[in-house]
Amino acid sequence: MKSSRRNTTIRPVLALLAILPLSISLAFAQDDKTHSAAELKYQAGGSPLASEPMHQNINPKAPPMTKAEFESGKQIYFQRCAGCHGVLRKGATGKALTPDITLDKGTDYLKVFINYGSPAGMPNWGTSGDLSDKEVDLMARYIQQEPPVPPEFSIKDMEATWKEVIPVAKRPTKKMNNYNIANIFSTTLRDSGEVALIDGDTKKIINIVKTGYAVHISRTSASGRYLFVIGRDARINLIDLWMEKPDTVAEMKVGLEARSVETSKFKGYEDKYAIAGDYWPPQFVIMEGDTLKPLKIVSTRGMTVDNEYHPEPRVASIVASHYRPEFVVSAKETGKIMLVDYKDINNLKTTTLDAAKFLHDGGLDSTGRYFLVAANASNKIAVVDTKEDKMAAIVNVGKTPHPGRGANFIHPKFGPVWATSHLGDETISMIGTDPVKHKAQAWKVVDSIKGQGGGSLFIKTHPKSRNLWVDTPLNPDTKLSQSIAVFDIDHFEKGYVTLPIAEWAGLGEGAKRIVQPEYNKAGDEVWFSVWSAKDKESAIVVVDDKTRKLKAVIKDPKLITPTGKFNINNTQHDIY
Ligand code: DHE
Repeated sequence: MKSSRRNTTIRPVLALLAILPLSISLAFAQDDKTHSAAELKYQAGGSPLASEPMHQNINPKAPPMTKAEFESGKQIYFQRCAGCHGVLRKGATGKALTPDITLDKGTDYLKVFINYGSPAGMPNWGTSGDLSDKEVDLMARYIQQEPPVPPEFSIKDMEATWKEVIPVAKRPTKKMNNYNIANIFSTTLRDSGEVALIDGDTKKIINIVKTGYAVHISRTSASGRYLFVIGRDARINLIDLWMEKPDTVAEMKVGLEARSVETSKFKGYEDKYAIAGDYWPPQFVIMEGDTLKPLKIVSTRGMTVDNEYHPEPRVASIVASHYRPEFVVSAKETGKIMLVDYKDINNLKTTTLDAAKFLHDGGLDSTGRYFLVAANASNKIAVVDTKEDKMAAIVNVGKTPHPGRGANFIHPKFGPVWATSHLGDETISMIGTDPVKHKAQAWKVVDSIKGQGGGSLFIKTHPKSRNLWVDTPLNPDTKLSQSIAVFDIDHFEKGYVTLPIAEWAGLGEGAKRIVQPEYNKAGDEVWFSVWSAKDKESAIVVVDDKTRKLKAVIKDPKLITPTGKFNINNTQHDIY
């Protein structure tokens, strides 16, 4: 997370923009889209690509840079800028910064934008103190050079990193422990590059497993035996939950930067395949489900929904279809969704659907048939019918939807709905998901309610609960980022109740952001991460779902920066 001091200098920015030629202000404005500081902070996460060797392409028209300057420019770019502007600087949330655009602007103008930011959302890197004057000058010259290209990553490269820590033949043939593995929570320890496997019954840590850099998500295999964890450095750990002490049995790097992993769930293919989606290179890879042996790589480079070529469409969310032997793969920058049929890996068939830009996170409806995914830059939710392999709808919602996997429940008036909260506003949009018995409501926003603020990342309920939990970890107001809003699904008209989760954790100083509600298997407890920086104490707070009272606080010096939590049973069966 970056400094919260950004965008505090809006007045000087506006004053400066007033004296700049209009063409320049427009060139860097985000079309009609602006982004809040919270959104920007979230998107501009560091990329592990900074340390990859890349060639310095000399552009004779660009201001000169020494090799050392170019190298530090590259480091800063990948740590601060690549998340929004893209690895190749072709633009995503942020504008394209390719030399054909930047050379025309020149160093002085570019320095102003880097220093002061823009009202459209570009952070004020200079005046916030994040970058020194020297670094601002360096970056203004760096972005006029040809973007250096990180290396590709082939099957051979994957195999070179592949470790079968415990070969299949040497693994247990039955469960060797007494844990209720269906109720284990795989907990992301973001900044220590580990997951904590926490026993949901006793609330004790079973094992801390070393994983990839800035570890991101966990997914459970169809049988519930295997757990897949992916780091931002594209390292996958395959964890066997049958071992006496569940631990890694295989690991591999699937690329240089990644966010998503999933496993085959169609009948007859349980635990057979795994798939991981890369940010760089822009590709996905299908692997053997119990060994991670790489089988097939597919590039996502190609045309966007607007029929323009994009050289780096990052792979965002992936889900496994329950209706066909297929993976549903969302490509962020192209706005396309690929339905990848894994029946015959050597003669791979893919159906490609046009959705909208930029695809990010999503989940299935309660029947498991429809996949709803956020096209966050378009303020839309795209709905895929995984039975018919076609788009069911594209629905307009609030600003920058961010559902996680979303929340499914029966709305008292409108029947089955799937809900998302938003990064860019305080609303919660509910979309009807039953085209048979509630046809009039299907794929429409049937209800929209107000939560406690923008900066929400995750929303959650459970089939056994009538509570809807909405977090706001990226809201700049600490009162909101440190608490959770809970609604009674049967009485949305009563508004929400706020629970002071961070206060309940009883920690000292720290950001203490409350993030990602996750239910236990029984659906009677909700777990929240209290997320502080890595040199501060964090915790997990467990709330009784019925009484909404504090049930337990899990603290341990090893619980460093907990964020996502993945209950084995609920992740296995797509219950959310
Ligand atoms: Fe995530 C899911 C990408 C920052 C916590 N995140 C996802 C998914 C994608 C994604 C594509 C969907 C995966 C899937 O379902 O297959 N996340 C990104 C980014 O690109 C981004 C914006 C910036 C970055 O540099 O990575 C980003 N994400 C974050 C965070 O800062 C969060 C809050 C804390 C952390 O641990 O890094 C975070 N992302 C999560 C979590 C999920 C997730 C907990 C899974 C939610 C779920 O319930 O399934």
